[in-house]
Amino acid sequence: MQRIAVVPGSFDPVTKGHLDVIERAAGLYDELHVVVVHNPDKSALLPIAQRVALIERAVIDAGIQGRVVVASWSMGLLVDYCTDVGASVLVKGVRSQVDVAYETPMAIVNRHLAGVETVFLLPDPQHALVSSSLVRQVSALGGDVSPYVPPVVADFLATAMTP
Ligand code: COD
Repeated sequence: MQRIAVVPGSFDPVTKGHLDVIERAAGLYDELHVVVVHNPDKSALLPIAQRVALIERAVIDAGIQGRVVVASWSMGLLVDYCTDVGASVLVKGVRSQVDVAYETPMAIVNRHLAGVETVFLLPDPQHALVSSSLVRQVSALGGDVSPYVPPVVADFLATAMTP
């Protein structure tokens, strides 16, 4: 039986921390879906379709496109996406106690709702402090984001976001 997992996130934009989790999860499962979800608690920088396009390019550049599907989901519960594609696992990166506190109730509810388990991966220390909000802030103030994001995202932000 194929082991299918989902890595969800806002990915606004995708960072090297996200990509580290995606690459490692891709090595653990037969098929991995990276799913862009709108997070109503966050104000968005990029349209969902743009985030998907940047992840698709970053996944190709990382050489893992064979087992990775990039998609978005706005039709309700994330576990409904999991059920639709036959995924039994959600993979999330946890950088801190704050992430654990945020993710734990969702993991319990998702298991109760649909039997979908959540697997937590610890971050690579090199990328542990990276977040999309940090990238958005540095980019908005004209700083160099290339240490924190895949090259395709650095190039995109440097061109598309320059006033
Ligand atoms: N290193 C490792 N992991 C990282 C790093 C890093 N540097 N940065 C982020 N991560 C992890 C995050 O902890 C998270 O697991 C994932 O990567 C995505 O992060 P973000 O910031 O892009 O995305 P979020 O946190 O805004 O996304 C939250 C979701 C939309 C995925 C979440 O709210 C969710 O699962 N929603 C489900 C909606 C639903 O169905 N709700 C009802 C039942 S709970």
